[in-house]
Amino acid sequence: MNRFFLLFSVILFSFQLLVSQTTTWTKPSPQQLRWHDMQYYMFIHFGVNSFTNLEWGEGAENPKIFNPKNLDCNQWAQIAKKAGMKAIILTVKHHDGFCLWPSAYTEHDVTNSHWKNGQGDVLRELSKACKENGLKLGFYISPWDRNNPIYGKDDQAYNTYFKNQLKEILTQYGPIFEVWFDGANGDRENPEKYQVYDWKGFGETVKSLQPEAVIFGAGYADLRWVGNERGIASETNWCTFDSKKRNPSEDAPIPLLQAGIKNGDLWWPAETDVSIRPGWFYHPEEDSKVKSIDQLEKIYFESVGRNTNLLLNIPIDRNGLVNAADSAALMQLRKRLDATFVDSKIPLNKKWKMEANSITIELKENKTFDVLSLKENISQGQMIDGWKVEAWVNDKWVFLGEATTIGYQRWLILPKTTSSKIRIRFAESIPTNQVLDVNLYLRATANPLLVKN
Ligand code: FUL
Repeated sequence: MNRFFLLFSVILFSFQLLVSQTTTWTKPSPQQLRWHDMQYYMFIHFGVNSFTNLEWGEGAENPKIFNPKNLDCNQWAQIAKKAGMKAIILTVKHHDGFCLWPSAYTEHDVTNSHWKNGQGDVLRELSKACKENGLKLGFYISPWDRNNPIYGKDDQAYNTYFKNQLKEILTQYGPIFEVWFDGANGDRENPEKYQVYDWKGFGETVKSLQPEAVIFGAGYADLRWVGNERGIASETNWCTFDSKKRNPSEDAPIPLLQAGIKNGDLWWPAETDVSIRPGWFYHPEEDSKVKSIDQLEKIYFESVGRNTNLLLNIPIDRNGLVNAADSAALMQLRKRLDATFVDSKIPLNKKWKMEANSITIELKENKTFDVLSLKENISQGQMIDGWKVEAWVNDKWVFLGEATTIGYQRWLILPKTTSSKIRIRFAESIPTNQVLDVNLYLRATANPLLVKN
């Protein structure tokens, strides 16, 4: 290397180090940091649509049709628990306006159903079951309400009605970990029915009554939509965003939602939502269309393994239960994941050598692996935007794969390799404590849908 080049490299390197050390990195709130640890939880779509076979109810449904004779929230919670999920988020009110809890502000709720002669409260039963099974509780609520006659006619009165309903569910059912605001404003084209939502007021209602909760949604929210309902997060996925590009009344452009914005001024991480079936609500004809184990594993890898949490929807059937087909699929997925992600299978016993722009890890002995897992210390911000992994094979470094962001967690599928030394090289220098964890795993089953990325 000539002297000029050496000098130039040293200057460039020092400059990079200076940049990474002097940059102010946007950081998550304590609530968001706790949310990142949730990783995998159940979405439940249930309501009058479960009885009418619709996905979007009209709002004119007779509440009497809601009659899940064998409803058992304990069954839901036990299945979620066995599946390795950490919480359940229930649709307490979908676009049809029917409420799964007795609301003092409407007649369109469980009190006027045949279920338990109008004495039941699904949210109460679920809150109890979650508590008993050590799960957290959240709710989905749609501001679009096709039942309420003032919706879109008197914006202020409807917003007050909606905030009153929020107050009911935020004060009577114990701690809520997440409030999932659907942004739907379904009759947008029809000015008579267009409602201007008070997103700020909705957000403030949540934060004042449940300060530990995180809000999912478009405006004043802590979490963003991943940009599709297929269960796939973007390979480049920043937890940060530009606050000016977050518009409370409509979704940000899809490519931005998918990728996020490097060190934007707002910590706004993505959550992946997808249904285990084609529809969100239960339809008997979809019993045979539950996603396969290979599809579910792909979704898991491409959401939890790409810096998002996975909110997997399991519709409740007309009896008020998780259907056997969905439960079987969830257990198969758990079994497959457990067979791969067993730390003791590959005891790394590793020696780390962390430098500003690379990590070398020496294992105690040769290991065979095909998945690399990296975790970044996001409590200090998300910094890493490019890296390559190599293994020491036959006395030389062999390139195995590369990726862009890491964030809370990133899994990379690698060619099956046997080695006792790996090296990760970063595109830019990073603080030496920015990588929290490196792990190698060997997948127990070859899934044709999971390809090297
Ligand atoms: C969408 C709704 O329109 C769907 O019915 C479903 O609830 C999904 C999770 O959100 O906006």
